[in-house]
Amino acid sequence: MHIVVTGGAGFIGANFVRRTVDTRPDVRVTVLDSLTYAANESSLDEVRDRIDFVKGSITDPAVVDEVIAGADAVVNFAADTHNDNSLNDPWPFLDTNIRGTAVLLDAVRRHDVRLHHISTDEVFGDLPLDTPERFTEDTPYRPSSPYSASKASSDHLVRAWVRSFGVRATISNCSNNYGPYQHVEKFIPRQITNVLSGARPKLYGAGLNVRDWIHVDDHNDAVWAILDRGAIGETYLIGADGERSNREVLGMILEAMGRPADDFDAVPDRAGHDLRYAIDATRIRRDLGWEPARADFAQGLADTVNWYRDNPSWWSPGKAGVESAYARREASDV
Ligand code: NAD
Ligand code: TDX
Repeated sequence: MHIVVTGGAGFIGANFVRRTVDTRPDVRVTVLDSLTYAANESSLDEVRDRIDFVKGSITDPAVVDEVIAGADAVVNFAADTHNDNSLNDPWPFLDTNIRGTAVLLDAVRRHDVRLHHISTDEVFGDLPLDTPERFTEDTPYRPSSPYSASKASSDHLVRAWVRSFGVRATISNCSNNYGPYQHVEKFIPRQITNVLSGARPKLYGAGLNVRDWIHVDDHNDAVWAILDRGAIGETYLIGADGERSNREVLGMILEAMGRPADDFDAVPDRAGHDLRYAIDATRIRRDLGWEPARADFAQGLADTVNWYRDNPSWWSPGKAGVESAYARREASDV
């Protein structure tokens, strides 16, 4: 089997590529990644001699055409992914997430290649705090940010190409991932690397917003379950019952790192900040037999803290730039 992994130098994509190379020697992997600020080529160092790597954009029809010709499947992780950045400048999000997905769809249609499109639970908007309600495959789309609206648009395009042109595609919408190789702009790595570099963690608002955390390896195992056994045209929600408030997660990070519980700064809230996400993953568990293997969040978080502690050369080059961009945004908010 030959798969093309777009966005394979980013957080989830690189973990997917590493895991695939380690566990599926029969699969040939080609990574297509334009190497934006969010990519880190060194995430692929250990597997680099066992994959093909192409630097190029999913918005470039010629490159996409060449890379996917003859492949069995494309797994599309490539996206602009940070909500805060999408509030600052939405345009790259519209280009990569919407137009890039359309370019991929056009190419997989012409070459008759299977597509698995990686999406997010944020397409459903948010849920109230303190209700048992969770997102299912039937929840209406109600995205809040330019990022989530662009991901929602990409999902609609995939469904339109399935229905109108018979493209063989599947979609998954996953909850918040954590684990190694995640960019330091995101919540968990930002707080861990702040502590490691002697700065205080930064909590938006009162920290009551809830995210449904899943270990990146569990997400990627679910993606393989869909590639192996998923029904064409189907959507699967992926989540591991990991709901926690940001305040609680930060408290666990501080505890794991031996810091006092109040050793953080409350900073201005994100505009339009979604309150709560929660996934009902009944369909993928029941139909595909997938189960999260790393559902112990405290253990996964401790492993993640250790990974950032052990790998400063991976994250430190970009850290100061990310923090000064955040500081500029905070100052302009006041
Ligand atoms: P990331 O920002 O860490 O990585 C994105 C990768 O895509 C980078 O390597 C980047 O260079 C590449 N890329 C960006 N634009 C590209 C383009 N035009 N052409 C080719 N490559 C391009 O993102 P991530 O957190 O690994 O997310 C991967 C996917 O999973 C995204 O589609 C995201 O929407 C989805 N997702 C993420 C989460 C999460 O918690 N991180 C949760 C659910 C879904
Ligand atoms: O410094 C911070 N302080 C803080 O309180 C940052 C960076 C974030 N937060 C809050 C905002 C969110 O409630 O933490 C929560 C998580 O924030 P992010 O890591 O930015 O993730 P989120 O906005 O929830 O989106 C993530 O999950 C869904 C990914 O970035 C998306 O790509 C994915 O689709």
